[in-house]
Parts: sequence; structure tokens; C-alpha cells
Amino acid sequence: MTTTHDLPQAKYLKDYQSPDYTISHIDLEARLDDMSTQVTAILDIERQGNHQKPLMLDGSDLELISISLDGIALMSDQYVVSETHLTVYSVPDKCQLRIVNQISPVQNKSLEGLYKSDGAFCTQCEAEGFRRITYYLDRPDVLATYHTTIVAKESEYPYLLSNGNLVETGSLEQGYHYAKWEDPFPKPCYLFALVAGNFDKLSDEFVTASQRQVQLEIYVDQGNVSRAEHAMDSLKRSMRWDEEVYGLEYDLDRYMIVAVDFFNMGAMENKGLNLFNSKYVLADKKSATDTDYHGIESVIAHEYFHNWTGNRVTCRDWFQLSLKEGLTVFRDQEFSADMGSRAVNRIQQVDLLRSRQFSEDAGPMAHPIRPEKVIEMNNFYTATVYDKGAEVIRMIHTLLGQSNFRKGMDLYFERHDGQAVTCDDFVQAMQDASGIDLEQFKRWYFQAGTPTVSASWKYDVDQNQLTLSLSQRNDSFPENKPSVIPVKLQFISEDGQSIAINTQGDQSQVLILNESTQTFQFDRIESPVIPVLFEGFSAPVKLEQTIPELDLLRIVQYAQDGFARWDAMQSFCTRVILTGELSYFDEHKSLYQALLQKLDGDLELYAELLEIPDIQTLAEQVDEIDVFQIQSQIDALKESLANALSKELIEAYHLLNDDKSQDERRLVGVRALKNQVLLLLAHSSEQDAISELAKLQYTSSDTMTEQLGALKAAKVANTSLFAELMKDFDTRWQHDGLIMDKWFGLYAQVDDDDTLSRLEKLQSHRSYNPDNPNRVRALIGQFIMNNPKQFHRPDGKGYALLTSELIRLNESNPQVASRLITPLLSWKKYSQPQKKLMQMELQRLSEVDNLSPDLYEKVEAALS
Ligand code: B3K
Ligand code: ZN
Repeated sequence: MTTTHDLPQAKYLKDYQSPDYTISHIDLEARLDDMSTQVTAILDIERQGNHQKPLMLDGSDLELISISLDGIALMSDQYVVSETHLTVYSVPDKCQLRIVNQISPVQNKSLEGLYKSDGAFCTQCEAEGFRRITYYLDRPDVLATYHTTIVAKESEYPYLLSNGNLVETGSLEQGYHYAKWEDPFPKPCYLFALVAGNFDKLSDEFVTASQRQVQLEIYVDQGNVSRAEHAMDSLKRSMRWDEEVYGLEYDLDRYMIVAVDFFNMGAMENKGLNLFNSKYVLADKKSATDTDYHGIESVIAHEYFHNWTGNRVTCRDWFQLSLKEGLTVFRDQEFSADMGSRAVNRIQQVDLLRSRQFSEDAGPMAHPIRPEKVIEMNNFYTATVYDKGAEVIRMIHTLLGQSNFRKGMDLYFERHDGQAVTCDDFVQAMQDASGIDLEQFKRWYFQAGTPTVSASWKYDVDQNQLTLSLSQRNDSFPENKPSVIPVKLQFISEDGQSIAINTQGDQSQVLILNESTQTFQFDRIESPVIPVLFEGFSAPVKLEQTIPELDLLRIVQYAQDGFARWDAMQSFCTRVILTGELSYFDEHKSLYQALLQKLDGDLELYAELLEIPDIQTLAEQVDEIDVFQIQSQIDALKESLANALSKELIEAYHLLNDDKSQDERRLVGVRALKNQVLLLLAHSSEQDAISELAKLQYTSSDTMTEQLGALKAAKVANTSLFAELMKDFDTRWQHDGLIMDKWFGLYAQVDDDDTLSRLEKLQSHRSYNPDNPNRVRALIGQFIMNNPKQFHRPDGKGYALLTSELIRLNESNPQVASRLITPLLSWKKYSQPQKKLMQMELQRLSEVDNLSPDLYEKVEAALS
């Protein structure tokens, strides 16, 4: 039992203190061995300020071998080792501490610190993993230069990699060899990385704007080099984009990426040596979908952009995480928008925000983008810090405009290059560079919860005047003060013309809503107009508007902005699903008919327009979630549409199938729409025709995008065909876990009487490995997120399955456990019996022995 005495403790932003000591340089040596890796660290330490406090180094799961200060071994009464610290009672103002310790990488299943992924040694230090490698001041505001020596068996580990520049290599006795690396840029220890393994390498080169040559290297499992080409191409495009848009160049001679199979997140931006989950590196058309390609492009860019926003300028403390993450997500989003369809990118970002971040902001773990209280830092790599954080940066961008925003970025780097700073420092740079007051805007950094904006309008025919009333409130945090909300607005006429919004003839305008209630008046509006509010999703808010259904459909049909069209379609479908009201079905149908007849333009956008909102998104719109009712309404709408449109859908499918375009961008759109059409058709009663199409698509196509699309349709339309095709997939790809994740994910979403026993069986499948987070996310993650009727079974067995998995992961990999627990946290929002059953599982978890701080923090918050 956990006793009160060792309950995990919270840390508070308000308690921040600058470090008592700094470390300016570290000389690190790792002699790699599975069971006992020996780490020697020589630290140049300096007291900060006038005090005689002991030196307290962080350390976790380390075995101390020896410690000496300025060359003299410390006596046992001069220091003390606890489970979390090595404390040296008295140190001179400036000294060198030499510490030798041992660790066991192979027993480290948490994938934090130094561990083994398949045959390779690798590291993950953010947020606080470096303390699992050696004793150190493991906090982001201690910046040191690194000199790293790696020693390992040459035959098993021909590549020895670390941050910075390679300065020396050589052979040692008994088949060992070594490499020495030097990183000239002072960095916090969370950016340290070390890799040793046997890889294949894809090499390339990039010449920077100032004509410096940079060596680019991507290390992958043997035999996989050809699957790294898209990643390499994405890297080069990211490097160019950052030069062109922000004037930021890469700063070392070498940029390395290593892809590993065992990784807790997507990737990690270690200086000069990124580590990647192989999911975000490896792709070819046969084995990866267009969505995978897009994901790779965006994660490669994200980690590359961190080199400036995160590495050159880093965070003072972990409460400031959004300083680097929100900003870097914004940068990678803009990069992706420039590389592909801006509208579709925006749609996908907002979809994610609505389905994941809004529920977080309304649940027990709600926190502002700059949290104020943290028990386990790894719990704060959240949709709020990342994605809402990016929305906050986007709003600054909207308020300042591109040119002032760029000036703000320039000033930020001019002031803070090489420093560890705060979100306030960032906002200050933006304010000073633009002259725009951002004081009230800063509330976004410390107020949690999603604001709701209510909008209504009145048109005065005699005055030719439109009055728009806007008000804001925060349902989860009613005490919040009004936020600064940029409302990007456009008017369209009822027959679809774009109407100038002001006397200057602008087609759109940004209104600033910064009080609880405001009205805005628009003159010289000659005829009634439909306001299109929050164009491009100009603020992360919920919108309540009294707009007739037919006007929503007019926006879908006529708005210029692709995002606004999709958004109106989502609002329309949401109303239909939640009210069960089909009064405008004919109009809905005609709109889709028109869409399906015009197969030119942005086909990816069309595919998005055909997407019916899912239960996660809809759950945010209701006070109480009745899973079975909402899901059956969703299914009913899909069925009605599919049956009413089957002729047009089949025609469109054939036209798309015959599209002989050579343009890859167009083909991505063709595939997206074709799959969407087939999936919608699968809900119709034309089962035989659909089965035939799905089978043909699966067998004749050589892209994973189409094969997966066929499998998804077969899953809905025809159980035996689905089984047949899944068997084929298994035979073909069983050797590759990453590809099999698609297969595990599909089975996890099957809703029938055998779901639970099948899930259990799949956990012993030859391609499954419970220690690999990708496999767990594919199987268990897909089950809990995308199999609503089975996960929320009224007998509670879906929840029980999750709890067993959480209890297992609590021991081996608490970070993964802590992500999977998410759906249980919102238990209070569900109707009975789900509500009670979820609460019971949380209660069960709270009684688990040695509950990790990761789960403890969330379970406690949820139950309180
Ligand atoms: N900075 C890393 C995330 C680290 C997560 C630590 N639990 C990846 C990224 O945001 O780029
Ligand atoms: Zn990041």
C-alpha cells in the first residue's frame, strides 16, 4: 500500500527558484552493456549566489559506484544517496565532481533514460529521463556543453552516436570501439541523446542559405533505407522553409535522425540527433497510407523546427512547456499548410482539437496552456499544451499580422538565443516588436477551459445595417475573466456572393471580442447577409449561433474558405444527429449530389465534407453522453445518406477509380475521396455491390491507402469478406509490426459478440508485443477510442479490459498507461450505467499497490 508519507508530491509554478548551482560543462562516458552500463560523469559545477546550501543532484534507479570532488574521493559522511537524490553537503564555489554509476538498460521497460529498442541502445531524456542515466541537475534552466564518449562492442554496435560533432573514433581491446562527440551549444540535459546500434543509413546533404554544407543522415533498421526517403525529403523541405519564412538556418555540420521501434511518443528533438518512433520515418506506398506520409512530413518538420524554438531558446521550467511546444506546433502546422491543402490541414487540426482538447479542457485534468501545478511532468505533454498552445500562437499571429509576427520572432531570438526563458518573455517580444498591447491576451496562458461564444445578429432593412452581438463565457470555469478572442468574419449573400464587410471593400475582417458582451455594427449592407464567423477557426472556442439550417448549408455551398464550408457542414450534421430531426434531408442530399458531380478542385476537402462527426466530437456538444443513443443516431444518418445517394456515390466511385492523373497531389485527393465514398456506401443496403468494389479495390491496388480503405469498407459491409481480406493482410505483413498496427487497429474496432475475446487472443498474436507502445496503442488504444459500443458495454467488461491493461502498464511503462486512461477520466459526463461503472474502475485503480505518479495524478483528479 502507498502510505500518505510517500504519496507523490505536486510542484507549483509559483515556487520556481533559479538553480543554486549550475553545471557549465559535462564530460560523459558510457560503457554500454545490457545489464550493467557504466556511466562516468565529470561535472563543472559553480555556485550561484551567496548561500551554503548542499548540492542536490537528481537521480533515479541508479547505482552509485564512486564519487570524487576535485580529484579527491568523498568520504561517506560527505554525501548521501536517496531514491531520488545524491546530496553533497558542502562544495566549494567552483568545483569538478566526478561520479561513476551503473544502470541496466535492458531492464528498463519505461523507455525513459537509457534503454534498448530491439538490438539498439537509445535514450529518451525529456522531461526528466536524464536522471535515470546519471546524477545531475535535471532541470531545463541548467545549460551545459557536452563531451560524450561512447564505448561498445564494435560487431554489435557499429554506430555510436551522440549530439553535436564527431571528434574522434577508435578501436579498443576485445572487440570494443569508441566514439567521442562534442556539442558546442550549451543545452539542458533533456536534449541529450545517445544511440548505439547496427543500422542502415540514408545520407544526403543540405546547403544552407549561407552556403554551409550540412550532412543529413537517417538511421533505420537494416533493409529499410528505401522507406526513409520521404522522411529525408521532408527534412530538406523543412530546412528550406525555416530559412525562407523565419530566416532560421541549421547550426551544426550534421543532422541525424534515428528511427526506433520502441518509443513512447512520436519523436524527440535532441540537439543534432533526433530520435524517432519508426512510425514517423518509414514509409513507402505499399505499406504506408497517405495519412502516414502526411504525419511523417509534419513530425519531421516539428522536430527540425525545435532546433530554434526549443533548443536554441529553451524553457526556464517545465511549466513553460508550451513556449516551445505550442510555438513549434504552430510552425509545423504552417509548414504543412504551405506544402499541401491549407484548408484540409486546418480542418484536421480543428477536428483533433475538438475531439481531444475540448474534452481535456472540460475534464478533471483541465489545465491552462501554462499549467500551474504538476505531479508528473510527463502528464503535461497534452493536447492543451501542444494544440491549444498552437492556437494561442495562431491568435497572436492573427492579431499582429504576418509581418509583425516575424518581427516578434526576430526579436525573441535576438533577446533570448542561448537562454532558458518563459512564455511571458515570448509574449513580451511579440508586444515590443509590434507595439500591440498583449496584456489582456496573456489570460490565455493562465485560464483553462474552452470559452463559448454566443452570436446573434439582426439586419435592419431600412438602415441597411447589420448588428452583430457577441458574448463569451466559460462553462467549465465561470470565474474566468473575458479572453481576447479574434473573430474572423465574412459575409455572404443568400445566393452565395461574397459581400464587402466595410467601406474599404474588404472581404473579411477580424473583430476583437475582449469583453463579456459586445455589439458590432456594419453599415451599407444592401441586402440580408449570412455571417460566416470564426473563419479559419480564428480562436479555440465553441460557437453557439442562432443560424437557420438552410444558411448553414448555404455556407457549405458558397463560402470561399474551405474550413468554413466544412465547419458549417459539421454544425449542420451535429444538429441533425443530436435532434434526430431530418427536416432538411433533401437539401442535405442535394448538396452532396452537387458535390459528387463536380470532381475537380480540392478532392481531399470533399472527402472531409462527406465526413460525419464522430462521437468524440459530438460528446462535447451534450451535457450528458448517452453513447448508444448518439452512436445509433450517427449510424442512422450515415445509412440514410448512403441509401439516398447510392447511385451518385457509385458513379463518383467509378469516375475516381478511372482517374488517370499523374499528379501526386491530385492522386492523394482521389484516394481520399474514393475511400470516403466507399465507406459511406458501405452503410447502404447495396451490400453485394459494395463488397465487390471493396474486394476489387483491395486486390487490385498497390497502395496501402486504398487497401486500408477497402478493409474499412469491408468491415462495415461484409463480415466474411472482411475476415478473408484480413487473413491475406496478416499473411503478407506479419513480419512487420509497424504495418500490422493497421491490422490490429481494425480488429480492435470490430463491434460484435466476440470483440473482447478477440482482443484477448490478439494479444498473443505473433506480431504483438505488449512492451511496444505502438502495438498497445494500435490494439487497446483503438479499442477504447474507436469502438464506442464495445468499450462502453453496459456490462462493464470493456472498462475492465482497459483497467487490467493499465495495471500491467503501471509497472512497466507508466507513461503509456497514463495516456490510455484518458477515456475513463470524463466518467462524470456519461449517463448510467456507464458513469457508475467507470467510477468503479477508477476506484479499483486508486487501490493498486505502487500506483505510479503518472496514474496517481489522473486517478486522484478524476475521483475528487
Ligand atoms: N519534445 C518531445 C516530447 C517529449 C515527451 C516527454 N514525455 C517531442 C516533441 O514535442 O517534439
Ligand atoms: Zn515538440
